[in-house]
Amino acid sequence: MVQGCETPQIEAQVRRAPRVSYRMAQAATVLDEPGTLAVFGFSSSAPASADPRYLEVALDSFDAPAPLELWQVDAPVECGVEGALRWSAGGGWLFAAIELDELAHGGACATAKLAYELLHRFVDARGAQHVLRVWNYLGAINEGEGDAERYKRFCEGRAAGMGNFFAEGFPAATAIGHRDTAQRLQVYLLACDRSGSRVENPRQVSAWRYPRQYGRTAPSFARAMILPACDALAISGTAAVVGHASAHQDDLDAQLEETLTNLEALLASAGMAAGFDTRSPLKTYVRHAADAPRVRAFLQHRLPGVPVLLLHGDICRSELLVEIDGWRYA
Ligand code: 3EB
Repeated sequence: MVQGCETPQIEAQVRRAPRVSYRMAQAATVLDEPGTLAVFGFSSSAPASADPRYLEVALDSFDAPAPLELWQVDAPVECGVEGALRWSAGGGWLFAAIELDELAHGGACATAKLAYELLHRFVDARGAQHVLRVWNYLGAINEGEGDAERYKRFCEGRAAGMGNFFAEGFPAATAIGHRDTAQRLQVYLLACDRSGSRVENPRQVSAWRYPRQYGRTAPSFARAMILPACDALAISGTAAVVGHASAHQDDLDAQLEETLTNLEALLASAGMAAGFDTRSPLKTYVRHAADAPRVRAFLQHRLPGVPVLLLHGDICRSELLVEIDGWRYA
């Protein structure tokens, strides 16, 4: 039983978690299926679609051709575009995505601030929405020294732009660096008209309490989020962080082991049974392309049958080689 979910959900309006899956398919085909809330393409060669529910993420997949990531709900879906923002909604769920060019908006900090202001305004206008999960992808994430590192500037802008957006607590999140040459900031989120329950990892200092050495503004995210019907856990980007420190510098296998230990700690903390299964897709971000085959072999061995999407991405601390986020269904 998931923590906080001891009583069965008997109200009429249970918001069953979106089904997240990876599938080899054409974007147009899956967009035509009923209940498709969002579709993500992951390589620069991804087939484009003008549908507001389709987002081409600025990360390359190590699989060619790459599968699509699908979010599907049990209800009709409407969608639209508002300036730089695209959205879809159905069955109480809301997807919103924004893409901004940092060159046009004054760099990593100012652009993150604007992205969060625009998302905040849009989600507020829809009324009674709880942001459960956010993904952030920005270029050259480790460029710059000390407090000027772009990830730290992003964290400052994110905190400034969110205002009271997350007054009830931070959403689960991922922040990863892409290798796209343009300064594209992509932020997308999943919200619901029911609230979720935040989960922290007892092995890790909560990110918003990280000490000063990690920047002027601590990162604003929860380690995981139990979805409203207690039927799934949305897991934030998880890496080899123990306490607040990065563990196992330069040791890929040890970082992977530590990451799996952290993922299991999150499941335990959420009151869920241990282990991942064929319904629990994980995205794995790998810093060095040369490490991808080893990461794939490790995960096939340790998490047999688990759908894994292997992406080329930079982790927000330069010493971290790998990070995993994803979903675990109850
Ligand atoms: C960490 O544990 C690794 O800034 O939104 C993981 C997930 C990380 C989300 C974010 C950062 C973020 O601190 C980095």
